Amino acid sequence: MTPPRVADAVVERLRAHGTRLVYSVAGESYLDVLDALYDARASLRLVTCRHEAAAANMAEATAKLTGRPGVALVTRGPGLTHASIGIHTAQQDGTPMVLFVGEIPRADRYRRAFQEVNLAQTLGDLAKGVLQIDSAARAPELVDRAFQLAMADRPGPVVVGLPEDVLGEPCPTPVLAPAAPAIGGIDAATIALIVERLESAHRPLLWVGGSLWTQAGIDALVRFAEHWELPVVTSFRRKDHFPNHHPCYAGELGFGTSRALAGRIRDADLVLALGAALGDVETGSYQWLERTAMRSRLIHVRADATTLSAVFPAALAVHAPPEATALALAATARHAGRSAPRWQEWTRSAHLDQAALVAPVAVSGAVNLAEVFRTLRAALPDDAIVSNGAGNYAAWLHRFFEHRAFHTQLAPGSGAMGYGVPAAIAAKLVHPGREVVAVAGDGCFLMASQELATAAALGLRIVFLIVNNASYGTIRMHQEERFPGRTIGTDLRNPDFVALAQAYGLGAWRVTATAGFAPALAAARAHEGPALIELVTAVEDIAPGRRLGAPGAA
Ligand SMILES: Cc1ncc(C[n+]2csc(CCOP(=O)(O)OP(=O)(O)O)c2C)c(N)n1
Ligand SMILES: [Mg+2]
Repeated sequence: MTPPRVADAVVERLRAHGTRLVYSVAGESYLDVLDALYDARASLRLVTCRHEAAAANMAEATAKLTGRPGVALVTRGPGLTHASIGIHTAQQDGTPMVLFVGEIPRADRYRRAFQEVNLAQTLGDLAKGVLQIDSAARAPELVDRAFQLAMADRPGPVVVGLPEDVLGEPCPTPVLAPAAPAIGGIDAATIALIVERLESAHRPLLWVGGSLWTQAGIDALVRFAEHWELPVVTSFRRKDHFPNHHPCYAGELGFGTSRALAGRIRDADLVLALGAALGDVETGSYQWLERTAMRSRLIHVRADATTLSAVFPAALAVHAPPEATALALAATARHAGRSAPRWQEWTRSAHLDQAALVAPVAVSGAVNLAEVFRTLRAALPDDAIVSNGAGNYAAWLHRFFEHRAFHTQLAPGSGAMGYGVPAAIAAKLVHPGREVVAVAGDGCFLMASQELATAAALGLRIVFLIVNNASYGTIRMHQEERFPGRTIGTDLRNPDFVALAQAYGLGAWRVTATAGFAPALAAARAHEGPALIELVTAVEDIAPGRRLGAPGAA
């Protein structure tokens, strides 16, 4: 038997950290790692992707669903630069990820060698950390360090450089259990302070966001919210962090937020933000909340101190894990007897406003996306996972598709196009027993359509829903607002999506009227392999309740 190499040690550490899926596009820079993965193939699945952007997005989506760092493996210059969009999404969304990059040999550095890239310089602002395995003896330590860093405080992407010449060097492969991640708690005095503030509030609001929640944490949130009858809002693209049909649910903060909900977060006299970063997207470009008002109204709980109370100074800034806080708050609720709160009507009307938003709206075209996403909701089981990327089609999805269960939404907080297709593939690999639907605009889809080959090769039963309005509709909408009638750069001439899907070996259907969607969906869900449905929509129906060229928003 050949002695273990650095490549074997890297793979051994991946297994030790519980990695089950590695996404890659092969490169000659890391042949030893591929060879080590060959030995490990029974327990570690290497997923062959068709583009590094997709591989990185799949790793990011895997982490969102598992709560552990997603792992991708790409080659130097061209591979890393392709993968960078996934690094960016992981950074924006606070998702733990470890991206391994095969590199040029150490001796060739700084000579502008073929495909050379200086990782630390290139990724300065994108990655949470960059590590280079320059010494064989330290390979296991550095892989462990990458996983630890990816998970610590605010989770994020860590990039690990693997110089080609190190990978074949001998290295003992320690069979060591990784150190348990350090997860802090919250002290009873702080919990008592939070409860005290709540007791004196008139219009409180619970705001849930951030990353790495678990089912236990979400259950605790529900118990806590129920006990206090609190209205609950979720951060942008975290709609699955509270059951949307629950009488406490008040809506999602983001691009499609109603005026009523924006008013509520402004009017709340106590905002209890658990995990949420309170970013520009959720606060109407920081306009809905007032910095001075928040100084007396905000309780901000974040696991990392750098983003805690950062833009809006809080009355109480709590440096603690949001999940532990939710569990502790739920525990106090269990012991406290309490009569109906004075804000009952505030909570009730917040939920009624939210529920009213899900009612269908009229459109001018033959396919009504409001009806489509309501039909999709009615057809799918509660635990089905729905992914999307960026585009106005997502505004329809987010508004009309109610998430009833945790971990049923995969969407980039970064607003990256091309995410939905790879994310759906990752979801199906993580949860083979659950139904998965990817939703993509025509623009968004063609940034990742090559991954239909991956879905087909793996025989994954995913339904891809393509919303074809022959436009980069979102940008067209902004264009019409600022430069009416001067459309440029946004009209799209698309391929025949049904023929394209069929060429990849998918079952495919085209829907040109709302009534055609339900039967097409039934056929696609019953199809043995991946399936695609093209929805032909009118670009005029640019957003729910809003026509292109007509003033006014929903
Ligand atoms: C990778 C990337 N490139 C560009 C953008 C800017 N952008 C945001 S939405 C959008 C158009 C999306 O088009 P489509 O997927 O067809 O959705 P639609 O808005 O038409 O519903 C563009 C170009 C982006 N968010 N991400
Ligand atoms: Mg479009």
